[in-house]
Amino acid sequence: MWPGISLSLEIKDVLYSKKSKFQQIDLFQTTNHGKMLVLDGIIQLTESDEFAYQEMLTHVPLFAHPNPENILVIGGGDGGVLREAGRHDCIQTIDFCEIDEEVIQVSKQFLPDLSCGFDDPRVKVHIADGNSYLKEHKNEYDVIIVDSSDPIGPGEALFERPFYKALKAALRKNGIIATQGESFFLHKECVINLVKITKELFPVQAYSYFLVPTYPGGNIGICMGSLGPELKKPFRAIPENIQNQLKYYSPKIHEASFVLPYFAQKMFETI
Ligand code: SPD
Repeated sequence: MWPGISLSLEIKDVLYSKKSKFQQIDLFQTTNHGKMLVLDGIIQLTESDEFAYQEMLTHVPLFAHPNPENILVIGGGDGGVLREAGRHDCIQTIDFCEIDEEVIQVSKQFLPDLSCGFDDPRVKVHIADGNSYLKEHKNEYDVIIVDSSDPIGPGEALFERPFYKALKAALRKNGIIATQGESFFLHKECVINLVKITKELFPVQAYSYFLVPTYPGGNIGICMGSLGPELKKPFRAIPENIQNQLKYYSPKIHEASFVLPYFAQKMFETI
């Protein structure tokens, strides 16, 4: 995924290492960044900076929506996105679709600060692949968040047009999707492809990016599509009790995350 670049974190202990039906799952104790979840050799999160990723992927689409009641989260078996979504009182149901049950189990065993997301009674877990799940769910969700791994292995199909068409079909009026959008520094082709697909399918499209120091390149993006609401500004004010629990997301960073470096802005304008 990253020709010519590698990222090293110092490991103190291997806490778990096993191949599931879908992928190699490793859980390490690092020396300086807390525990780290790695799937097929790719860092999914470290305890030191996971908040940046989970908060932005969750709160940017949720605060852009006027009243998210039914939401779907695809991927992210660690539970971090569920933890963040659970902060929104307006949400009534949170369907959660994950292909690999073993990632959920490992997270429940080793990552309690993330897997606490599963304790929310609004969360209903479905063990299935995203595409098959969406075939059975049309016109149901206000917001869909896709916390995928990278476009190799089980995550590959989640970066393709048929999946985005299915996401759109699963949305209700004014629905919003937000998908893990890789990095425009390191995965130009992949990002261009995602932006192209979402621009073609959705009347409103935008790309947000932010910092996650332990992801390659130190940044990652969210590719978003909306059937109505503007994405670049929060529609709803953030309640003080939620803001006080967060470390990265704020209304200002919501807006700022859509201001792209000039090369990326130009790259997207020509798509
Ligand atoms: N390149 C790594 C992208 C990882 C995205 N998923 C992380 C899961 C955290 N909930």
